[in-house]
Amino acid sequence: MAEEKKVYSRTKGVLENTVSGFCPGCMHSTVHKIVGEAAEELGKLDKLVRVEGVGCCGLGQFYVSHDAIIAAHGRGCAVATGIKRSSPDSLVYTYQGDGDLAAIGLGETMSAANRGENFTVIFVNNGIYGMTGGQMAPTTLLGMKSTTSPAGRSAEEHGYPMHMCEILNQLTAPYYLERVSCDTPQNVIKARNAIKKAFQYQLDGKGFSMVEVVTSCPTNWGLSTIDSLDFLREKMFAEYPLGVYRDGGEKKK
Ligand SMILES: Cc1ncc(C[n+]2csc(CCOP(=O)(O)OP(=O)(O)O)c2C)c(N)n1
Ligand code: SF4
Ligand SMILES: [Mg+2]
Repeated sequence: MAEEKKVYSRTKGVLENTVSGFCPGCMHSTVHKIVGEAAEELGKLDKLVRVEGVGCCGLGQFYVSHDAIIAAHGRGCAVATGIKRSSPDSLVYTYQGDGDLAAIGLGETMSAANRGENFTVIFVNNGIYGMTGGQMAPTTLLGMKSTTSPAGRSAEEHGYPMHMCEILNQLTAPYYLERVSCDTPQNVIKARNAIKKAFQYQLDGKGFSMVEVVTSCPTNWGLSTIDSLDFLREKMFAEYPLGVYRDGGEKKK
């Protein structure tokens, strides 16, 4: 007889009834859950299509109970463009890490945002390449150690951290840009509401939205789950301030 799987989520229809491979304290699991919940609240779970990047951000295909496809590293926005244009009734989102979206995929991201493509980007910024063992990402903080910046990121050698909400806010087309986190129950609710709003804008045909979720990667930050929360709040939020950058096509910051 097949062994019964452990229950991972009690949220029926949003996630598979299975155990995730995310590290303890990783916020990817929470973000997966609230993406599904936002679509469920809109009654659109059956229309939801996930285009995921490569990285720990690309493990979700095994855990979500809606349609999912993995795009080659960085190509999420190009693949989502094709899916949304050919299947306009679908509720399409990309789920991408910072290495995926802001490094190898920067061109695809900027171009899709500049065209005002009508889909939603969920950008999980944990400041590092998580899956491949902690290499420097465009969002790695100055001074932060990674396997490719063992002495810490330096502006002279590696350039400065990149702020994707602020960068996309320079374009004309994007409709909604917000940066959120999941470090407290209140922030989880705010993040879910932001995702729900972005989905609603897509349903209304408003064009490109991005919700950036600033998260932790305790494993590659080399910190305990508790210490990684302190680092997130003290260092990551200082570099990546939470808030609405654009709403309804209007700049808010
Ligand atoms: C074309 C290509 N280049 C490099 C890789 C190796 N690779 C896999 S995941 C990854 C980084 C993922 O980092 P990020 O997007 O930040 O996601 P995270 O794991 O942090 O969620 C890289 C470089 C690949 N799979 N394909
Ligand atoms: S390596 Fe980092 S991003 Fe990947 S599952 Fe572990 S904590 Fe999460
Ligand atoms: Mg990352």
